[in-house]
Amino acid sequence: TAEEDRLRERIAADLEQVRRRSEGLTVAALDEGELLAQHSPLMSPLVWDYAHVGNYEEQWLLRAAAGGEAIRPDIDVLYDAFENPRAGRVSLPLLRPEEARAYNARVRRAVLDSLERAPLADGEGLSAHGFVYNMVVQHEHQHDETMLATHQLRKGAPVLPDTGPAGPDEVPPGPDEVLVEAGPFTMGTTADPWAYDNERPAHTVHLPAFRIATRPVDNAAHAAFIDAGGYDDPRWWSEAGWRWRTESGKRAPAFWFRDGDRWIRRRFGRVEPVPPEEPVQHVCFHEAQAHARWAGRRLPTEAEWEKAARWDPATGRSRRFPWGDGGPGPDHANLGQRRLRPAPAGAFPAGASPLGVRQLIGDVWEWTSTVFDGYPGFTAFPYREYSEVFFADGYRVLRGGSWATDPTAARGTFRNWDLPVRRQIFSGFRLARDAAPDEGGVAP
Ligand code: AVJ
Ligand code: FE
Repeated sequence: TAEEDRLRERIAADLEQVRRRSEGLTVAALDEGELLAQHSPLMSPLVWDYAHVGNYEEQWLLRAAAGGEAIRPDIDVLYDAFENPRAGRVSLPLLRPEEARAYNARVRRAVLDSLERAPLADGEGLSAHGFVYNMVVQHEHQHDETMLATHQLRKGAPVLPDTGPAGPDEVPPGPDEVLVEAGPFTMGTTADPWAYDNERPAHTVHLPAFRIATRPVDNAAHAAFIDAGGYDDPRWWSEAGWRWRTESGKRAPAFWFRDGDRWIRRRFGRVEPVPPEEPVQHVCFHEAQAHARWAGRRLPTEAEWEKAARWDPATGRSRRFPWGDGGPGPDHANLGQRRLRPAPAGAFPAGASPLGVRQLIGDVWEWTSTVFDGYPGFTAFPYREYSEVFFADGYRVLRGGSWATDPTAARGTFRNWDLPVRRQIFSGFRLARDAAPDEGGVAP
């Protein structure tokens, strides 16, 4: 059908684009030794991520969806994230970079071949088969973001080009926070053709009124928390947070260093002053929570974040993005590794939600106070290990995507999660608080 031809073209272009991105983060950037090395026990060797996306594509597209013949079933176990925790991947008999490149190319040729015959659409739009293509595209982009975190941890001379501005960097004035009135909204999605199982199904959530900041917390505010002794005052920290603080000895975000009376940071092999106006990055959940308590605020819950991002008070509908249902343009959000950093906090007024909340999408992942779990009616698809095995296990939800997130993996419903001690990811936060009892009540 014409619909399927259109989908085929779009999918082929997405596959091509993400592979170019992956090559730019691996074979094009580093020599064999650096690709096979472990730059941090928290991360995989880059060539593991690279071959893992090829193997995932073989398993889920070629074998499971298209019913094709296996290419390298013998390496499945090497690239199984559950069989092999990150710290041990360096000692596996991994494909060498050249072998991995040839393997990924071979899988891709078979996938493009299967795409010609794939039943991409059903009566309602993208078929379950078609979804697997979207899933594979997103999965590779997610690993590209993970590879960027590895690049950030890597020591040595810079290898990634730091390109131009992400978009409009002006920060037009506006209120610091907005009131979101009490009442129901639709959380999650049933119909979005890109949504992972954990974003489904759409369901109604009733929330009390709350206030939420219109921008993420910036480096200047976090430096003020440090200067106020925030890292040394147990009042602001949860019990688990204080344990992390004392055991880790950390007193500043990852990659920050003191230089006389100012903060400098390492960014992809270059050193620069910490830009005060940039959203703070590389803080863990515990640091975000402590900063919020010190500021007399709290982190938003995941539902509050999503209501602030998607709910349109004029229609009562939930949008796909804060600015509407259409995909992100360069003026809406800083996504897709356009440059290696966030835009200033408060930028992108064109990307604001109906209530005027900015930068919910892109720039930095935002910690929420919610423990990752399934929505009511959750069904694992296509496999339990994407989401379900992480439920109710202390992983905290992060929302919105970072500057490193591709637009195919950023939307108002997208859910990320990590352990509360992790900060190698591009993570920041925004502040929220309860509304006063006499404000933001819902009309009867
Ligand atoms: C959603 C980022 C937590 O990296 O563990 C990649 C994404 N899942 N391959 C992860 C994922 C399978 C996942 N996160
Ligand atoms: Fe993966």
